Amino acid sequence: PDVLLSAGALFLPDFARAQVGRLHAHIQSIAAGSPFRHMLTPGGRCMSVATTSCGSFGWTSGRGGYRYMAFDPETRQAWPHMPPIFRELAYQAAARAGFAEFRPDTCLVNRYAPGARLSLHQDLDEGDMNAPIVSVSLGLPAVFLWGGAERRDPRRRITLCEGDVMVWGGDSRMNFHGVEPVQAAAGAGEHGACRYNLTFRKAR
Ligand code: MD5
Ligand code: FE
Repeated sequence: PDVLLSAGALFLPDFARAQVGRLHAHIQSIAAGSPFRHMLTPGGRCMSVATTSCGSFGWTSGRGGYRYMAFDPETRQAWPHMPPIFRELAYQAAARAGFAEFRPDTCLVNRYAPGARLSLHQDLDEGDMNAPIVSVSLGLPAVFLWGGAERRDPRRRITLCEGDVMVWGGDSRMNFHGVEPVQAAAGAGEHGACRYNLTFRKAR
């Protein structure tokens, strides 16, 4: 059952369940073209989350700040194409949350090994803030921290499991959020011992 967290924020537990095997296979293909890497924050710290991207643009971070680039600076090639099943999944999830015709131009792929975390932040690098962000969780579960418009606002803790989908749009699009350190799990699934998150965005 869908859970409306607030206007524009919809939690779709298990929405991608039937596709998880294919999604994992596509992540491996994407990583074969544009490998996962640990980016540096603008402050010069190495992120514990490893990232890559597919689509027309890819998210990058470094001393120069955060930006979306049309080429992977590591390979100096275009990012891998966005697989049609990625596009379709993002489109369907957004539509269910009331965002018609969502056409993401990038999918950021985050990989969380046990211990990796994402500190509280807002997503402000996208050119079209009217478009939602669709997030698909795969692999190990994680506790997602969902705050408000201000950093000091109280946070909800939401466990995200393989196949869960979130749509963030409208007033929720700019909320502070983060991911607690991912715990290693005994008997981690067939897809290895990491959490993956696909985040579909309209960068330009
Ligand atoms: C993750 N990634 O689980 C999350 C999923 C990132 C990031 O936060 O920046 O790569 S996206 C969660 C998100 C996006 C936009 C708004 C909100 C949450 N929110 O209002 O809470 O790897
Ligand atoms: Fe974020």
